[in-house]
Amino acid sequence: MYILYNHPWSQHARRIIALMEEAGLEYELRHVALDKGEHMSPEYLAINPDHQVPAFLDGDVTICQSNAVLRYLCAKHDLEAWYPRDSEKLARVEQWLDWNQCRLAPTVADIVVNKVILGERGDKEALARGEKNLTRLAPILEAGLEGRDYLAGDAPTIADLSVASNITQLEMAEAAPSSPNIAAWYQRVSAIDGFAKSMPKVQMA
Ligand SMILES: N[C@@H](CCC(=O)N[C@@H](CS)C(=O)NCC(=O)O)C(=O)O
Repeated sequence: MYILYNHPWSQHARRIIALMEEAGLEYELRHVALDKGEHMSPEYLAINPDHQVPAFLDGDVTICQSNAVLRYLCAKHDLEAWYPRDSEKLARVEQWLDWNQCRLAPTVADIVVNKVILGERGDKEALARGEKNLTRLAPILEAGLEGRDYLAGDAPTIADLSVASNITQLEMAEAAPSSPNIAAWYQRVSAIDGFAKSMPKVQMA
């Protein structure tokens, strides 16, 4: 049984839930109360010294980066459809996984943290920076989806689960890009059973 330290609003945790659901893997969720600072407690820091959710436990193995967990599960359970071996498809998956972490994620954090989570207490400059960056990044995603149903081709991979989990955050902040390729792709990913099951049951503040 896998253990996932989780918060329902964490897009990073949800992408792992989506894959585990799709693969029929057994897991236990352990709630980390980020709003109460539980991620800074000595108990949690012993699990993830970098104080972030998610943390993933497989017996003695602990993994603390969400995309690394996705890759681990695919390798361990031979989920080739989700993490293709074909070098060209694999390169596309890796590119979007990294783009998501390096480019989209900081922008999403700027918007969601400062618009939704902190509300009036949010940093207006950081919010403006996020909104400006998103106008540059959204067309890159839009172009990447031109002529294909999913990021690596005609079937969903862990890249789609990862990137789409950030689009969910933007939806919650009423800031999701509305361009046609992104909108149609996001609908397709949302219809994946595991992705639907990973969605938060409670709305953000
Ligand atoms: N790159 C990390 C990002 C994880 C992350 O940003 N987690 C947020 C919640 S969604 C968090 O725990 N924030 C609290 C903190 O950074 O102290 C991953 O992919 O797992």
